[in-house]
Amino acid sequence: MSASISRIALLFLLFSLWSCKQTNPPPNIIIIYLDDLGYGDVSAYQQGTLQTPEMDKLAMGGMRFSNGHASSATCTPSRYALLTGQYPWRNAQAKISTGANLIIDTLQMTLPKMLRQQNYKTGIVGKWHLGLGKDSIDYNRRISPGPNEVGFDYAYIMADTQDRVPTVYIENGRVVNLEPNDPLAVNFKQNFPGEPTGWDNPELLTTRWHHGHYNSIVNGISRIGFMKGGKSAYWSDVDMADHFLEKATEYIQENQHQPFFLFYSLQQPHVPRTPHPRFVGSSKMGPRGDAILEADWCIGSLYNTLESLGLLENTLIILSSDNGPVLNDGYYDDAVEKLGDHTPSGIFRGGKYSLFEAGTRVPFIAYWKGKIKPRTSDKLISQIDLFNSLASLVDSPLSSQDGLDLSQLLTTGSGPEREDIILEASGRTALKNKNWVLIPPYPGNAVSKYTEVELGNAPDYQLYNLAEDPEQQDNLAGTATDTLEALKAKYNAIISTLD
Ligand code: NG6
Ligand code: CA
Repeated sequence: MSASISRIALLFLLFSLWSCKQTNPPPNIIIIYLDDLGYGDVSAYQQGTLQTPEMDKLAMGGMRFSNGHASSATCTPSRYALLTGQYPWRNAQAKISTGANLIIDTLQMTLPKMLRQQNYKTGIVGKWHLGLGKDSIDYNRRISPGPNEVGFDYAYIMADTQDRVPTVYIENGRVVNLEPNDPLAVNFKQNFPGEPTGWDNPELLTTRWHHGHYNSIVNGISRIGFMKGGKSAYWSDVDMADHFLEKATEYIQENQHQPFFLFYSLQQPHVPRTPHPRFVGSSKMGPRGDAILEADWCIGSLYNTLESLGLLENTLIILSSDNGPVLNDGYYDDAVEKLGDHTPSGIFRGGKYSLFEAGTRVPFIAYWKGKIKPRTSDKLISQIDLFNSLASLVDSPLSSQDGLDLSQLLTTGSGPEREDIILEASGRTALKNKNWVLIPPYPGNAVSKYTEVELGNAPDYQLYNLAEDPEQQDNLAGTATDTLEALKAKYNAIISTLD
């Protein structure tokens, strides 16, 4: 009798394990990564005046982190940290990248490599900005190493940024639509003789440059860097959002019957802001606001694709931004003039390039229909934690040097949490520890001359208590001296682990 009961119990257990495996295949993972989107640019964060209904749908239907950080206040280092789980200040190359040299070592473990080991298909569509090739790039041959060599099965990218040459798409290492009889040449040091530039030929511009961005002209916009030839491959700026969306949608359709990872890396609202004509005027804030609404629409369209394919219940979507917001980042585009009451940084101080909070505190959302309940969390979490957290979610034994496994926090809002993090902005670092922020002394302008962002530089230590002073107006370094000394020691201990 008891033997047959235990046999039944064992069968039941095996059946439960089996059915659990059947009903819980590993989720698809999509990281939607915006470029320079601020904390206050998403209306679910209840800070600005823009309305972003599609991002709100993810924020209100999932986990909305109010204390989520990019690793850095600029693009390349944040992307490096996201894909490797390593602090970018450990890698001297992880600075804003232009042109040649892939920053991620091809031997290094990466998020897509880890997921590939777990039988995921891996793809990136959109901005790359982690360097390509080695030393120099011949755009007329297959460009390698690049995203394919660090773990992506499929890559449809722009190399750096929309404001840099070459203004072409690259699919799995090959420039798309390039004609062999019109080779593409790129140079970041000097112009090709006779080619027009924004500096010499302002009459050819439809968008005027404000600072930098006065080299080669494409589609009436002058860029960073010089380019010659390859004309059949040039992208259309106003169609870029639709183009990347189409590629991302195709990737999902093609891979829907197996676990897939998609890094959907949008170009908006980075400069030059070139919303499609159907979005022009939609925000009443000029191109920056219009580009955000365009990105919002793209995200809604991607969501609809997942819904119509029946994938929503089995797809974890993470949405975030690579760094904080900036208004004037090099072109006259009315971002400052038409801002109105909108607050891209929310209540926080600084923005892109800044060690103050708004440099790296960004929208951070985890959405998984039916799995993650709608909630908010004020727990500290960084994009640097995504490697370990996602590894844990897909049962990979791998972990990165600097990340934490916050998978529980990501999906339930409780569990282990992060106490401190090093923030990085253009090579400078600061410590955030619980509610405190310690910014060491740095030379240089307090306010960036052109972007007018407060950078966080000061001749002495700065210490802020975010619990009482989230706007970072009250420097307590002179009064909270015990805390100052304790945090200096913590900061030095972490920074001294630099390899
Ligand atoms: C800066 C550019 C800025 C932007 C940034 C990269 C100038 C004066 N400024 O050097 O416009 O392209 O690099 O932005 O050239 S990021 O979001 O990709 O890090
Ligand atoms: Ca950026």
